[in-house]
Amino acid sequence: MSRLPDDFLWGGAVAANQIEGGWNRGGKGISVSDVLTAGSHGVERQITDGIIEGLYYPNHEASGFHSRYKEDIALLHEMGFKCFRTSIAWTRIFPNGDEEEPNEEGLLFYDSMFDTCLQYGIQPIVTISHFEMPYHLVKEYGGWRNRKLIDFYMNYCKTLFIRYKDKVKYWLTFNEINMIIRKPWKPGGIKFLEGENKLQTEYQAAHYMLVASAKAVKLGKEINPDFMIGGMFLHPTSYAATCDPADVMAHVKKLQQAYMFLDVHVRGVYPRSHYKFLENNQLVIETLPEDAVTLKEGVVDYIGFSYYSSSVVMADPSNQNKSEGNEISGYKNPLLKGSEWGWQIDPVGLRITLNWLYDKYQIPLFIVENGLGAVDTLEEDGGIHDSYRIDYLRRHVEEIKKAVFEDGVEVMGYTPWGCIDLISAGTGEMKKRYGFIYVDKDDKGNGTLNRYKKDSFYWYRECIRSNGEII
Ligand code: BGP
Repeated sequence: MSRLPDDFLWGGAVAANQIEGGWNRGGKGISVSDVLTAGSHGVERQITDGIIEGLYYPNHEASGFHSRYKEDIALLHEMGFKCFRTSIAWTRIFPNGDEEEPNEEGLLFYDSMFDTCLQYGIQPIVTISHFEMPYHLVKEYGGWRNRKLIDFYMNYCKTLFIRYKDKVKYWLTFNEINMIIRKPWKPGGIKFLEGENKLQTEYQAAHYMLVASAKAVKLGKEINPDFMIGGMFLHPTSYAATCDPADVMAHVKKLQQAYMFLDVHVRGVYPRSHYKFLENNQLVIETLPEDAVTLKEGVVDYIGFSYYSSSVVMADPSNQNKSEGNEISGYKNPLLKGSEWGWQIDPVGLRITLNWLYDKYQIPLFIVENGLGAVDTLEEDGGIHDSYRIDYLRRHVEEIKKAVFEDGVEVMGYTPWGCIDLISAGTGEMKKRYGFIYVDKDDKGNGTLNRYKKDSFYWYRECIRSNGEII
């Protein structure tokens, strides 16, 4: 099969809080990600009550990108990257989040980082908020459960849009916005209070974030009409466990509820099924009359989404065979194999996802995360032989090509996750690696932080060079 279009955006993705480190450098404030416990496989991370002496915070140093970004971006260029997806640490720009004036030193850091990318012809793809916000906003305002966050977020967006309007064209408003349901500590900085109605809080926060996202799109376009601003959605690809209509209905309901986020992002309105869902669960969401107009005015240019694995849905929840796949977990698919972390590997699921999304929304799609978290071994000779990762990526690229060439789906680009090894968002581990570039650091923070090229580095370089022809 032939080459993908010349303007296909090949690259990779990271997030500030998982890669930068330098947590208290350059006037940076404390981020919610700076006070998360380290976690481990199977143990959920927690938002603590501020920095606790002696507790290990892997985000504090992370992969040291804050000081090594020039070396790192040169390596990305060596692979032929056309784009690099990263996020901005809100706390480098507004240390507490509720100040009026930004921190110049933080802005300068991203000026330099984006300039480095642009010198190499690499387009920055910027996630405005990727699983972090000033801890002050969590402590004083309760994170995204509070409507005031919209104003703070808008002040932050305005600062970024004005400052980087000639350097950044592609933006994403929130990373995996739908994670606010079920994992609200990640995108929403939400720590539940005793006796709180969790579902109520989650859907309220979702509304505020969707309004904020729409306002950001509108403002961004006013500042630079050439901006391409997208939403970013964790696609919970899943199948009905059997052809029992009850399982199929359960699956329909699951997707419907998740797609609510994209319906708002793309069409600017909540679907009717969402109002029924709220009613059935006795949830009452606080909204302002102008919110409906705001949502309509701020529809996205493209859908960014993450895809790692798939799961199955069944009507009878008593089945214990739970899969950890996809963060928004479902049940294990007996036909698929899992990664070392139990995420079920399903390349065809990516083609299915691309088809579903494109059929439903008809706007360009951008696969902004995909990849295999695995334990890698640095060999004596400095090599890392990650044939398992190459296999995973190759099979997914094959399916992207089928979606483009056989199904006619409009795909803007592909940025595999964690192109440089970084801290796992879910588990806080370093050993769950995704990168083409190995970072010498272990789960306790030991290591030189030196970089090594994995076998997948050379594979991806060839893939990009041939526009996906040689994989
Ligand atoms: C997504 C996040 C990323 C990333 C990735 C892998 O949910 O957007 O931040 O971390 O998943 O997950 P993990 O780090 O838990 O392996």
